[in-house]
Amino acid sequence: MRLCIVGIGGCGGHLAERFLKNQDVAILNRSLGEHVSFGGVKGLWLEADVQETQNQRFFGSVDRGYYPGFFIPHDVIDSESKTSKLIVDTYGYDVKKQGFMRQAEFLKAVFEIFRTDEEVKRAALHEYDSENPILRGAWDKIRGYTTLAALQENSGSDMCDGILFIVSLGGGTGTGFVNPITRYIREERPAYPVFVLGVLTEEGTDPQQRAKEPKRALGATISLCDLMTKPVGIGVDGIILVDNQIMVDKLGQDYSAIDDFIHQAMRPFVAGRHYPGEDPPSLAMREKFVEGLDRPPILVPCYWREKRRKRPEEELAKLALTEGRLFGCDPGKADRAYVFTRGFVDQKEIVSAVARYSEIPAERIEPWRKLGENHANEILILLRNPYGQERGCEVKGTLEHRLHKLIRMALLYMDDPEANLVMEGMPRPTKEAIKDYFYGDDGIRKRFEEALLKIEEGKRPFFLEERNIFERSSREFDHQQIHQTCQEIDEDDVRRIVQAEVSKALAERGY
Ligand SMILES: Nc1nc2c(ncn2[C@@H]2O[C@H](COP(=O)(O)OP(=O)(O)OP(=O)(O)O)[C@@H](O)[C@H]2O)c(=O)[nH]1
Ligand SMILES: [Mg+2]
Repeated sequence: MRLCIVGIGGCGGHLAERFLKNQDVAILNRSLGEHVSFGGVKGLWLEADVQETQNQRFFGSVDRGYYPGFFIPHDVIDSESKTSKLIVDTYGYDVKKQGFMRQAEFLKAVFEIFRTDEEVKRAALHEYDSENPILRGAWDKIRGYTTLAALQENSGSDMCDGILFIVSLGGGTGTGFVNPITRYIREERPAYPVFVLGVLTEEGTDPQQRAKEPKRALGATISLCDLMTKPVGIGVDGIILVDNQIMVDKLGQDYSAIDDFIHQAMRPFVAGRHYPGEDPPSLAMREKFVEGLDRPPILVPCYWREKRRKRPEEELAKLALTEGRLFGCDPGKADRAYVFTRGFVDQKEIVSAVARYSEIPAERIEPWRKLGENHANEILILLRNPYGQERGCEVKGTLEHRLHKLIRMALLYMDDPEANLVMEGMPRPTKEAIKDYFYGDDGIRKRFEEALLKIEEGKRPFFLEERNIFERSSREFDHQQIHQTCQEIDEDDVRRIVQAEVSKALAERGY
């Protein structure tokens, strides 16, 4: 397994930097030899805000040939282009706007327009040789690091056989981009492994105070719902969740230390140097993750590292599952566990230790061992869907508790008039569609309430279906309009209109 790491947005970029860092000797940030990253991963950073790319020194512009590089997807669109103008004029969305108003539904709406509006698609195809040039541009850059490029260009076996997207759940860019881009890739490559590492925004204020917690909660809930509800083959193959709140409690409000720790915890997953016969390709990993499921699983990482010693299995498993959870959960509720170790670890012993401390049957635990460092042993356990307890949401430290609270906060935000979700000044069809998306009979407000009930009842999954903004509501909207028009016109009106049209046609023909 060799992953292509794609960080999106601020948090995604900071974390991607950890993964892509050169382990070779480097002077002034430039490698003297080949760029060698841990686990041989490759990748890039997708960002929307030019300013952010100028505030850092690690990534250079992909377009100028730098590695590791950043790429600004919407730069492919010219603000004077017909495509851009059509979208502004018809829908009121400016795809060139930076920061995307820090709203998850902004990018959701924009990419739905590219999927559904025939005129926009035609204009884009004419101007950019692609119906969806923003996602096309991003995917073209990513594909270059994957085995899919190797197929075309014959460029060797060190290419990546899967992608790990890294985003925060709570901003605008990463939160809004992750669903459209993964879906876009999937449409072209239904079986290519695609995983997501999502860092859920912390409670209260974040140190950068980009947006208040309720707004971040709404963005995170929308994005998570859209990730969790796409059927396997259309959506991603696993959502690895990390809770920034747990990280802040452990390490303080220090993103740099948190990012170092998250990267360290994920190293057993991305590391190379496998034990013989224990090196599955990403495709095998993907199949394990989604086996028996029709929707992508949540994977909760549990990590522990300790000084090398004899018979480490017991302590590694116990501490990872208790103190080492990166997201709250009840390990006993997980239906599978995928165990990655680094160091000298016995396979049978580690499986039985994880089974003992998690209460997951041994036959549902899959171990993969890798060689480690001289002085330490490490373990990363990915617990699949470790939730589903009736009233589990009332127990602090469970996944249900955290997500129930998140969704409740999202709902409160939706009801706050100051949230201004249906923005004044937008064209009427957009306002109607957004209003319907949030507050309609089948809108997300209702669906989130239903999800809360399901969580309370211990059901899983709790989000059942993705709700689109334009793809469905435009149809409903047309239907409603026709219905309304029919109701407003009475029979006499119709007779008058027809008579007038007939007289006009007769007059034109000289009668
Ligand atoms: N662990 C960690 N979390 C971060 C970091 N930067 C931001 N966050 C969290 O992610 C949330 C969203 O911030 P960003 O990732 O910068 O947002 P974005 O994806 O760039 O989206 P925009 O709102 O468009 O800038 C913040 O509220 C924090 O909770 C980081 O470096 N590390
Ligand atoms: Mg940002």
